[in-house]
Amino acid sequence: MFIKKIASIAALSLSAIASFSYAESAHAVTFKVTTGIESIDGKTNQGAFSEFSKDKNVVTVDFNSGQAPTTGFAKYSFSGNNSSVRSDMWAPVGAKGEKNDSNYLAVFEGSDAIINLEKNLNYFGIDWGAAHTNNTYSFFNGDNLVKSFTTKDIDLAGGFALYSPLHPGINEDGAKLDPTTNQYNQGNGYVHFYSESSKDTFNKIIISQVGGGGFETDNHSFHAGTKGFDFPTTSVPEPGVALGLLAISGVFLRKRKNQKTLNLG
Ligand SMILES: [Ca+2]
Ligand SMILES: [Ca+2]
Repeated sequence: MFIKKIASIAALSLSAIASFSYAESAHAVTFKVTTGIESIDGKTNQGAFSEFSKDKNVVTVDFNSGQAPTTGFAKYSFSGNNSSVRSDMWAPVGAKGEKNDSNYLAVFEGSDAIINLEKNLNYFGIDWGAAHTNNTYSFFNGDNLVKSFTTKDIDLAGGFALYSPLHPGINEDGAKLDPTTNQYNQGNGYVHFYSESSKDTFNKIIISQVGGGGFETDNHSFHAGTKGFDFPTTSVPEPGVALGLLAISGVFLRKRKNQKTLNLG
């Protein structure tokens, strides 16, 4: 009986370690997945936005001008010619799974998107859509890699906020079988990466894809900071808990009235 109890405690601890391994690592850039919220002006066909996008200190890039910014707070460049800002059916979907008709950033193998930041950041959020195996984010401070994440990390931490029938796929990382249609749907959600301490801030992000399929993202949100990002962990719900999200977006709406959106149009 005693051994049985120890074993179950050990199993519990292991799952706890799996859930919080990022938080406990030496370099703690960690992440949370939510559905995100609709745009500040209430549009639901622009993909999901960060719950923090209403904070006046948060800068959001929506790509709706058809270009990625090359000057200012966040400078985007590409290492090859395949990746671009575009509009098509693979755009990351909205907070409730709505189709996104706007321009977004698509990255393909061999053509990384590189974001050089004017300041050190402690938060970077993205509407991550139509997930494929080995969609990869790498966070750097200067030339030093702080932390890198792939689609599998999202799966291991509990998965995406939703799996969209608008993005049919195959059985791979970031996809889930819909038993009613017998179709694999690709993961979508708003993923918030943030630093837990001053040691883990970053000033360069590389978005890359290793292998087939594209890496589709929209509505990048940035927050500068030299300390850990104060993520309201108690009020941010697990993926897919709609009531909790309504509550949190309500809080942000009340507290924060301004949203800075970089629109190059
Ligand atoms: Ca967009
Ligand atoms: Ca994809």
